[in-house]
Amino acid sequence: MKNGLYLPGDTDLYCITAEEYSNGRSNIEVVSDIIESGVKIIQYREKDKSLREKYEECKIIRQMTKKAGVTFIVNDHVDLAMIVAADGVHIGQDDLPLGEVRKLVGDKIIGISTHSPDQAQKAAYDGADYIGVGPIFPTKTKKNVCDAVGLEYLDYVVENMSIPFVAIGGIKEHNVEDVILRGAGCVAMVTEIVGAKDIPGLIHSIRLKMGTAQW
Ligand code: TZP
Ligand code: MG
Repeated sequence: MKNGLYLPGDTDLYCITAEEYSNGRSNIEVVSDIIESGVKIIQYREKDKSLREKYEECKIIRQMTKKAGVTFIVNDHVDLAMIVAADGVHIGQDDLPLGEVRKLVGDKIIGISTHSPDQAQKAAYDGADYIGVGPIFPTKTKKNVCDAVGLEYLDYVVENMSIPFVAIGGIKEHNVEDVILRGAGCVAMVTEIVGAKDIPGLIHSIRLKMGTAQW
């Protein structure tokens, strides 16, 4: 936890929005289902909307997550995260350096995507609150994503890193056990969850597979 907020490592599922894969539902509707299912970390990630639209959605999601005690992370946009009083921001390797982002966000949560042991070590050294580890499996959800790093990089993180981490990329109900068995306690899913017909039902069956259904 950080400042009373859930981090990966404190919880099992990290859900990420993507309206284009949400079966005609809005991000708000999807987030509402995810919160009702008891998920404790939600990231707003939206690539094809104007910044103004993202702002309007994040304001609403901030209210929803606050009320439910859910950690709210904004992808990419440090300014947006600050303006809507999100709990944190998630950045990538090509974004502004973590140390500079830290100067802006103070003690908000900073997560950073990593794809190799070197990047993981650097993220920890630079003061990341958690790292994304992936893509574990091939995925088409993220444009310009690097090749899948496979389970070996996850093994490295499990054995060598002490900061919280979340496994990501191509993780679905059918392969989540493989990731859990390798030592990941927290998994991020985009399309599997937002695209599900019955989001609460799918989350429940994923949790049965993860052994966290009682959460
Ligand atoms: N970062 C690494 S892979 C990925 C992101 C945002 C996309 C994962 O999407 P999905 O649909 O869960 O494979
Ligand atoms: Mg990014």
